[in-house]
Amino acid sequence: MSREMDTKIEKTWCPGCANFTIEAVFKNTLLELEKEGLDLSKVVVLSGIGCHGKISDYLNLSSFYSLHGRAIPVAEGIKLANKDLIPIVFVGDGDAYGEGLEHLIFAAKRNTNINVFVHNNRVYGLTTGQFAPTSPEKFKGRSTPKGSVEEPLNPIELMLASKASFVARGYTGKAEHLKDLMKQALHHRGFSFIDILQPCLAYFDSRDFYGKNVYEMEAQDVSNFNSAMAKALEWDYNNGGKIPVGVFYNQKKLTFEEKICLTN
Ligand SMILES: Cc1ncc(C[n+]2csc(CCOP(=O)(O)OP(=O)(O)O)c2C)c(N)n1
Ligand SMILES: [Mg+2]
Repeated sequence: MSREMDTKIEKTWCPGCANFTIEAVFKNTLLELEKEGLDLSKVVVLSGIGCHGKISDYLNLSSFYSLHGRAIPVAEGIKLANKDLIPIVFVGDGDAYGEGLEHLIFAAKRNTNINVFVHNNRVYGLTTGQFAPTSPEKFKGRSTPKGSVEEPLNPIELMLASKASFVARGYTGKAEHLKDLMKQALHHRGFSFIDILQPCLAYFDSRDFYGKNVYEMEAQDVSNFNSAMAKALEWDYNNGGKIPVGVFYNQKKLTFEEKICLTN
């Protein structure tokens, strides 16, 4: 029987925050997967520290609110300790691509069977607007009043280079599309990664830019690494230009847990 997905905790995200979209899309994804047989008691939500991290308080599911940048290794530990659980990790761009970057890379490299969904607003939201690893050059924020001088990381390129077996990009302005990506990620056996572009209305309002440039990729051969990498480089997180969303790469291979004989 379908469960109540909300807790009674008051939501303190800003009005109109795209985190509401990610939360709503995720709840719908789970309810639809439950109809296909997913046992929600097996789902474990993890989150890092940041505005995004509050999601674990708001969902009526087993959850673990981690330290900043440390949600991924906890998820890996949970999977190793109990192979029947389904860890789903919500992290921020600062959390995943800054403080916890090594954990992200090594979880991808190992192909641990966990899901990582990044709330990528390209800014440190909770701490009020410092530049983050995916902020574009010249980004003006609290810590870079004259503009950032660093080049941004491209998480899709990074995850492909790190051997992730499922790599996708979504956008909160395309909720149905994002739901489809989450479903595909949860069906994938192995490390699943979705970089979710989200505007931050308070510190990096990218709605117009995304509205003009985000487009859904045509169906393509997602098992071809070179074409996935070429597509990943189409938008470099810095310059303008069109931004493809969808699945870049999806490869079946043994998971870390299978390789060390924890699963059948
Ligand atoms: C080890 C550590 N360093 C720094 C902080 C302070 N801190 C809390 S949230 C945050 C930024 C969060 O940014 P992001 O992960 O992008 O999440 P968002 O708030 O944008 O959702 C920082 C630097 C912390 N809590 N722990
Ligand atoms: Mg952020």
